[in-house]
Amino acid sequence: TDVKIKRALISVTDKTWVVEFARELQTVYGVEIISTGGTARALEEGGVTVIPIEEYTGFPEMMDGRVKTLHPKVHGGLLARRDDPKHMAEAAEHGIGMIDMVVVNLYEFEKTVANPDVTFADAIEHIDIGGPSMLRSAAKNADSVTVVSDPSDYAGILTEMAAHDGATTLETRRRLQLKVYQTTAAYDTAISTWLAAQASEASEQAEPPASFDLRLEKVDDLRYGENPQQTAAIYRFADGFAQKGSSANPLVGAEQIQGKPLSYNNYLDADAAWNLVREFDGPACVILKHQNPCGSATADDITTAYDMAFACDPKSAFGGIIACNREVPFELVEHFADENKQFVEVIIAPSYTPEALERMAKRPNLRVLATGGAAGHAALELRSVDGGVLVQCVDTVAEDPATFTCPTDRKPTDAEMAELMFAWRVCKGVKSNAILISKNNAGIGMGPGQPNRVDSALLACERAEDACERMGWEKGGFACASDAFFPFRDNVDVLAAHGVTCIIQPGGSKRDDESIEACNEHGIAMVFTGARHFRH
Ligand code: 93A
Repeated sequence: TDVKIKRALISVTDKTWVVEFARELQTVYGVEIISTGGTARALEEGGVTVIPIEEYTGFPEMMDGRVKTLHPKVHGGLLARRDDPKHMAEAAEHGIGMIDMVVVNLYEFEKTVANPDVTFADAIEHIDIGGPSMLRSAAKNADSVTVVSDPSDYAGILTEMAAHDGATTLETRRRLQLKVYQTTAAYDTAISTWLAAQASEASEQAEPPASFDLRLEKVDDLRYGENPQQTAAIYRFADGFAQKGSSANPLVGAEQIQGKPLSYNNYLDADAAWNLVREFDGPACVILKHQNPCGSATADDITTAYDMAFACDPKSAFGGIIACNREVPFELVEHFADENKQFVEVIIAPSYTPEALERMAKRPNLRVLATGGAAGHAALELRSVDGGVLVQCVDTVAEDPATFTCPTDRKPTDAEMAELMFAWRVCKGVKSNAILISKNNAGIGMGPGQPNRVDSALLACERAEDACERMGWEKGGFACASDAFFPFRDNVDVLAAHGVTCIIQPGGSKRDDESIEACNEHGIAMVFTGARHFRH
């Protein structure tokens, strides 16, 4: 099972020790060496005699080096079973000589994409095709071929060849075989990870054009508008330019599985609910009424998230819209589909189990929307003013908690920070002035749309205390999010009086000092995010 090395193909990007290795193969063991462009030059400069790959294959390196070793004379010479007469006859017929050793390491893809200024085209050009192909061919045939993918193996192989009359052992070749598939697997993972990151970045950052070219296509007439006396219709952006991701349809192209046609208000509310719930990574449920999330929660499973969202404010949930970011199971439907318990206008979720759909079919008026895998997101939003429209980019600023600051004496604990992040996300979906109070990852107190922030805070506190009573939770220990800064310390004083112990808000008021002082007096930990999220 020892195999002598007579011919080696060497093609390496990392040229460490390759000249020394090749020189010893050639001078001590008389190995014939075939090599590619840059490697051949380096070897020749080091005094090694090489056969250039183009001479060996009879084909030039072409297409900027994309095709240099991808040739039957290479792969036949690596893959042929030496003990199979048919293989050897076919090789002889086509003038294919055996290659006993491959020395290859790959284009440095990871190093290339580690450069933050790398272009997409440059990264793609650094995906090695010929190298992994040779490694995989040689490793498949490790019974006969020695495959060297790591310069740190050169020395050991030479030592073994010295002890085995210029041959390698099967044991060594098996070890090298395994290493190859580990190497190429890691290489492909690096490529796919990078490509996936590019795809998600592209959908996050696709900026709308500097000047808007609004062309709209009518999708449908609606039965009526906000009120029955208003005629209404729904349009979509004509060429999809104002959409992120794949969907060119309103409401991310959600499919309506059953129920009456969506009304004007249904569209508005389903859209707001979905855009809020999709922001969460873990199972999350939002119940939305008149553009505001009256219930919201994350939990280990989607049914619990729904139950908690409903418990936040059952009264307001009546006639609401349910949005879930996970497949909806039968149990969840059981919890709302009983007409005597709750009236639901619309449910929107990625998908539903067959049992859930069957159960909802018994309530044919319920509108059921499935978003599927849609990751699409509108890049622009329109509001109308008398005689015209206002256009703006949607508020999808990517927020990195690492950039948040904490100006108060007390810093939030990890648990408080997690609760604050929950409150902050929900708060973005509440109409301004928005205050959101949460506990146990449930949005139990909401103060939406008041013309002064203190009234929003008071409302939110009252709702939160009501919810605690209903749920049997201890009052206090609340987290609070505010969509814009506190202009005065009065907000903090109100929140503290109702048991808020940590706050998240943009900061940036000229009286921030007063709010910070108030927090310090009350022992509150406050976090500044730096970006506000008005939603009028
Ligand atoms: O562009 S490739 O994917 N096409 C090929 O046919 C090919 N053959 C070898 N890259 C190819 N290689 C790679 O070139 C090797 O894996 C090695 O990393 C590199 C060595 O090129 P040079 O000898 O010109 O420095």
